[in-house]
Amino acid sequence: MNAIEKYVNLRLRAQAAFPNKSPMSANANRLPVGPRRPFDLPAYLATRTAAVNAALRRFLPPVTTKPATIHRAMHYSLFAGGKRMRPALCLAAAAACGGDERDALPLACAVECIHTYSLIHDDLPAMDNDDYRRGKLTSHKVFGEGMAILAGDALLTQAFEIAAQCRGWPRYSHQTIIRELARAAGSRQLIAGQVADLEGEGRRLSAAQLRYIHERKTSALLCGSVRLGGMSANCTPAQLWALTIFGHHVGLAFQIIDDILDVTQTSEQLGKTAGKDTQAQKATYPAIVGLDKSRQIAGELTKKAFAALKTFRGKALALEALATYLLQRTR
Ligand code: GRG
Repeated sequence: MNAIEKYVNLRLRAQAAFPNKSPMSANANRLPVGPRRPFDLPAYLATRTAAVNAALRRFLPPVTTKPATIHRAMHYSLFAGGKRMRPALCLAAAAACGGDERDALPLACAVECIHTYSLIHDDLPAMDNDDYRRGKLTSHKVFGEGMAILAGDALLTQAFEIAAQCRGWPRYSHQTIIRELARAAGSRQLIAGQVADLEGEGRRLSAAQLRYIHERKTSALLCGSVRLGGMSANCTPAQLWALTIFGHHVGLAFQIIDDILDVTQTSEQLGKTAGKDTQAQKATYPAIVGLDKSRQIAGELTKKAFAALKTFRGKALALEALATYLLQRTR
């Protein structure tokens, strides 16, 4: 555990698993404040998604590259219509630190490749066994299980090939960047979350155990995305710290909202099978504390994320807008 993780864990432990006793709880039923100044998020997302998609097409081998099946499978999931939240957060963090978003682009693409790999593997029969993802049939339904496993493996590997092509910065060498990515995706973070998630199925989990899962399976990569964006701007240690606190809390709120959507939205709205958590007897915030309380906790986490952005003195408008959107999203 590094110093940042230790600090975050200590703070979170101090707040206990349910932050309803925090001084912020008086306003807890209200959603957190939106961005202080108007920010055109739809336009922001459209332009950044287009830039990320174009870069991904440049970085990935074309679908005709031999063996074509694997490259078709990689492209199929990568361009299936994901929201591109992690790349957007990465680019927005770079801008907040005064960087050039173009320098962050390889890292934004790398986190999206890792995210997509995790979804392909999560949907496999041996894991969540899902037929739909991003509104389309899952990879194994189209290409077969073996090819879906390989497509996930290939996207994970591709992520590191792409990240290795970043510029490198005085404070953050290629070694630091690659290590950051590997840690977020590795057996102590993303995979640890999936392990705990699998082992927790059908069992009553405490709120602290649930938080452990959320911190790893969701927050680690989201937090890594904003940290990498900051690194691409050669950010100061103080800025990196602020981004870490921001990403950590946004990541936790993101998963709670995801759990809420699983029970409140239809499969058509979500583009994946709704109600899977209940079906798999998964521990979720709505199952443990109910929907209202879950919304309240997600709101409080988002407020904490907002508070971390103060240090950017108005230069983090995109991050603020993204945090608000992630709290209010419907898919
Ligand atoms: C390493 C096999 C393996 C799995 C990794 C956690 C996870 C572990 C897999 C994915 C399933 C899951 C519930 C992840 C949590 C994060 C999450 C809510 C993902 C969905 O992210 P969105 O909404 O998806 O950003 P799109 O499709 O928009 O990119």
